[in-house]
Amino acid sequence: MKKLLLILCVAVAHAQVLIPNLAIAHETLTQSVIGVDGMVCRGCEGNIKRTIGALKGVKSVTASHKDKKVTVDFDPSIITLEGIKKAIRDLGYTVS
Ligand SMILES: [Cu+2]
Repeated sequence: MKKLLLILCVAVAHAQVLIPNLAIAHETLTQSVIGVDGMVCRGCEGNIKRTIGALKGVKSVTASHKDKKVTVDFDPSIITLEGIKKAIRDLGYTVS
């Protein structure tokens, strides 16, 4: 029984070595609120959410045309805030 427990402990230790990025990726996530002009309806919100949400390194996006704000959770080691702003501009919206 002791031997089984030891094998289990070794297996868990190895799993942590193999997937260390899980914890690190979570810790480096950044949230930015971007002021965006030009959204006039829910279609605009969906447009931004779809396009920005598909960018590599972006974890989640919320958009509000009423508040003129886009909130993005992203990994800054994969994509920069400037890169996200540029993608919003490329869709035809104004980023403040
Ligand atoms: Cu619209």
